[in-house]
Formats: sequence, structure tokens, C-alpha cells
Amino acid sequence: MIRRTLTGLILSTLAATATAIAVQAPVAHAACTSIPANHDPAVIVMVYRTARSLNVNDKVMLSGFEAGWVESRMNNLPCGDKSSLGVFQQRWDYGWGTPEQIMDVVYASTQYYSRAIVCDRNNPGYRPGQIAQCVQRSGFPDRYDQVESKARTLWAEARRVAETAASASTDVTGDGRDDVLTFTQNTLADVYVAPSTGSAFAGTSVKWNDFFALGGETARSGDFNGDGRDDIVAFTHGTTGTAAGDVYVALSTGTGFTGGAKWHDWFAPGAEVPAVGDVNGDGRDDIITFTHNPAGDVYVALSNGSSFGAGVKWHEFFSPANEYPAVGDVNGDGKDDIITFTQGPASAADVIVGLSNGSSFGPGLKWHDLFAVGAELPRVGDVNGDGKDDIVTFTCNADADVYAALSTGTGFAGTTVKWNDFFCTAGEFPILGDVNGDGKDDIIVFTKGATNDVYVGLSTGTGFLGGAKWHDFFGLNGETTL
Ligand SMILES: [Ca+2]
Ligand SMILES: [Ca+2]
Ligand SMILES: [Ca+2]
Ligand SMILES: [Ca+2]
Repeated sequence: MIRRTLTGLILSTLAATATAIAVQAPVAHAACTSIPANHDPAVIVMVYRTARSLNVNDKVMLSGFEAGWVESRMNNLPCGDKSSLGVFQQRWDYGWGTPEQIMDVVYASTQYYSRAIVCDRNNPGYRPGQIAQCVQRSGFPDRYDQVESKARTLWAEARRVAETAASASTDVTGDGRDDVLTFTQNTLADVYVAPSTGSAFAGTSVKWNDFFALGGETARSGDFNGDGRDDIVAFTHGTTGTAAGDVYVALSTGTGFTGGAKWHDWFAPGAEVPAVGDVNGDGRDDIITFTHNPAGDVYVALSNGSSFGAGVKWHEFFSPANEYPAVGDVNGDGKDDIITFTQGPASAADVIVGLSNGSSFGPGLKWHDLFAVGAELPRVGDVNGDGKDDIVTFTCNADADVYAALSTGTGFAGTTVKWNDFFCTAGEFPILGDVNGDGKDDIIVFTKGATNDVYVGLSTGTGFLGGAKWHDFFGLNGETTL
């Protein structure tokens, strides 16, 4: 059993720091001739994940997005004023690290947030912008609070990408009914499960693992050894250091998860977006990662039942930055396919599919041209029980509407077909799962906030019933819920 500790992580970072200090500073330093007008989507995800890994509070989190926007428009700048570099414009000659380190977004963010945590602790009355100033010591101390609104928007975007979970299988007990899972992702890193009884989620504070998926890691579920019970997986991300790009799996015993074991040591590093699905149809879930950058590459590592094989590129260009990637078997051939929601305005809210042939994903095919507009939350699942995965989108605003479009095997049919007209309001988190085991995926929402309830809307095959409370305390703010 491999157990990772936070201390181990910090020690390895320090060791890396000690060796790297010998690196020479660059002879020449370039001032920036221009700074991009917009943020780099990958940079904000790495800043967000790093802050989560340090368990920062909301105020400290926001301060980093204010500082990053003011200093670099959230870009990893290879230039800057005097000796300043990187997303936070840190200076190698003022003790922030070597130039190479500062140009590592994870390292730079760790430097920023470690100091911000101390500033906040010593000055509990500080606003986010004052915390940013405390760390940055800028000649223009008022600039940070002035960009609060922009910083909140970027924070929300980063969280949305980090929480991309358009499909997940969560039957950890193996009885044919999907259960609910929550990962605390704080210093305790606990994993709780509430199994479905068919009409409710049972149990409060039933811990299935007491150290898995630290803050900043991505937690998902899937049946990796093919025994009919869904297991859990954590992607460490990172960019450098011994823990970067690791993938840990903890297998379900039906009543708990075993200790995490490393199944891959280089997959979904940095800001990549990982997913889970059985792409070759052998009954074992595999891992998929979307680089989610301008290259838009998609890599797969197949499960052999006890580890994941080498990462292999299965698609050259799919779901680049700003799109919303997902995985599901949309044509019902037993092999999971890739899906991306472009999420533009109504004129550019397409759904593109890449079908699996068992060893790669085929060319992108448009299966719908108006679905999941803008900030809606799309999901993938078989809501009518015909064996082909369909698409569902939640507005999660004051309208609280839920739309579905059914797979025909070659496209998704139906535009603005409402399956429920009040489910998921702002701040809540929706998923799909077959919680009563009738073969049709139902809708589930974690209210979070003050109530921490879980509601379910069962699928009838043509709509979702009104929400019923299945749990009254599960999945708190800041936790990852599946
Ligand atoms: Ca497989
Ligand atoms: Ca398929
Ligand atoms: Ca279907
Ligand atoms: Ca169902």
C-alpha cells in the first residue's frame, strides 16, 4: 500500500528547490513589449489547483487571482519589469527562486500562496487585495481590489474546468444502483460514501478511505479492475517534482476502498483535464486526458486490471481550451467515445463526438448544433435506457431548467426539450447516475451551501420526476462530489 503524506510532498519540493538553486540566472532579461489582453486558460487552472493543494481559504484564493490578473493578465510571462518573471512577476534576485522555477506556474503559485496564507493569518482583517499587496509589495497597492470582479470570474472558470465531471459511474457497492461519493480534499483527505437503497442514500459520515485525493488533485470513479464495483482514482497533476503526473487508484471492496496504489506515473500533468471510461470495451475502465490547450491532444492509458499502460495519443485535436470535454458510449457499441461541448453562445453551442474504434478516436462529428449554451453544465448518460448515452444540460440558474437530447446512434435528437423545469439552482452541483437501478440515468444535485442536501429526479425515459430529497447532509462546500 502506498500512502502519500503532505509532509513527503513538501520535503520533495524543498529537495528540488535546493538542487535547483545552483542554476545560473539568465544574463539578459527582457522587458515585456506587450502583455496578452486575455488570460491563459491553463494558467488559471494550475493556479487554482495549487491553491487547493495548500487548502487556502476563499479570501486567500481570491487574492491570488487578483494578483495574477494585475501582474500578468494571468499569463506565464517570460518577461517583465526589472527581473520580474512569470504569472505573479516574481523576481529571482529577490529570493523568489530561480528563473526556471518562477517560470513553473505550480512553483510560482506555491510561492505566492504560501506567503499569502501567512499574511492572512497575521492580518485577519485584510481584504483580498490587501493580502495580494502584502505578498507582492507593489508600488500600486490599490490595483488588486479594483479587479475583484474579474478575479472572481477567472476563479469561477478555473473551478469549472477543475470540476469537469460530465460523466461518472459511481456504483461502488456493485448492486446495480449508483451511489454518491464525496472527497473532502482538505488536510484530512477523507472519502465518504452514501450507498443507494433504491429510494434514498443511506448513512452519514461513513468513511470509505481516510487519505485519498489531496486538495488540488482530481478525483474520479470507475471500475478499473472490472469486478463490477466502481473504484476511485486521483490525478495529482503538477508539473515538476516526484509527485507530478501520478495516478493513484483505490479499489472498492464493496464496503470500503483499499489504500491508494500508484497505477501510472505520468498522466494528465499541469492543467490537463482527465476523465474515465472503458474506451476499448474490455470491461475495465481506462483513463483519458484532454490536454485542453491549443494543441487539443487526447491521450489514453488502458487498464490491465492492476495498472494503466503507457499513454497513447488517440486524437490529434479535440476539446481545446474553453470547451467542455466528456466521455460516454454514444453509439452503444460498448466502447466509450469522447464528446465535447463548445459552450459558445446559441450560434456556436455545438456538441462534437469522436467515436472509439478500440484503439483511437475517429474524426470529430457534429452531433448537435444547439446545446449547453454558455455557462450551462452539460452531462452525459443514458437517460432513456436504450444503451446509448444521451446528453443533458442544466442551466443551474434562476430558471433551473434541465434539457435532454437523445442519442440516435448517429446524432443527438431534440432541441430545447425540457425534461425538468426546476432542478439545480445557482451554486449547486448536478450529476447523472442510475440511482434506482432501472437502467435509466437519473438526475442528482448536491445543494451544498447552507443545507448540504442531495436531491434526486428519477428518469421516466421521457422526463425527470420532480426532485425528492435522498440525503440531508452530504457533499459540503469545497468538496468534490460524484
Ligand atoms: Ca478498458
Ligand atoms: Ca462507442
Ligand atoms: Ca439513450
Ligand atoms: Ca434510474
